[in-house]
Amino acid sequence: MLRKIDHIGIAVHSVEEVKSFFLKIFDLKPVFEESVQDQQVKVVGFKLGESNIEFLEPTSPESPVAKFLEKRGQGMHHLSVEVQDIEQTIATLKSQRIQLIDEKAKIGAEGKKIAFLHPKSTFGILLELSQKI
Ligand code: CMX
Repeated sequence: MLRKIDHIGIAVHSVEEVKSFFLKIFDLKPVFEESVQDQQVKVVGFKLGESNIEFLEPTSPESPVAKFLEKRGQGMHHLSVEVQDIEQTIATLKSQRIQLIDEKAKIGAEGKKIAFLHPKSTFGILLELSQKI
């Protein structure tokens, strides 16, 4: 069901600062940069081997990332795992009574299908399912 780590999401105040840091220190440029309206975030992604590291800056005070920054400050926000069939995975989790945040997949960065599980049911980690389309 789980294929690999798709990305690690990190909440930050400024993705521009992150871009400057990665370029200066690691000579690394982002592989994508976009705004995800639905999630109210600006995302900058760097490729590290088979997985990405994504930095998330809130674009609205209502963004879940804005709330996270306010409560916890900058840091690891979520772990994203790639699945082959997100609808099937959601159905399996539902049947096991795992607490889901999204019962239907949404469209996230890079046009991938995504759905979140609640950290209360996943050992305190916000887990994201992700499927390439
Ligand atoms: N990781 C781990 N735990 C988290 C968390 C996170 N990122 N965000 C919140 N929590 C914990 C809180 O600490 C809290 O725990 P306690 O009750 O022990 O204090 C609990 O979850 C509930 O938190 P809350 O503050 O009452 O709830 P919020 O209103 O902050 O909502 C959450 C939390 C996870 C339901 C919400 O952030 C959400 O729906 N997230 C999914 C969408 C998302 O994060 N989108 C941004 C990224 C999009 C992208 O990658 O494109």
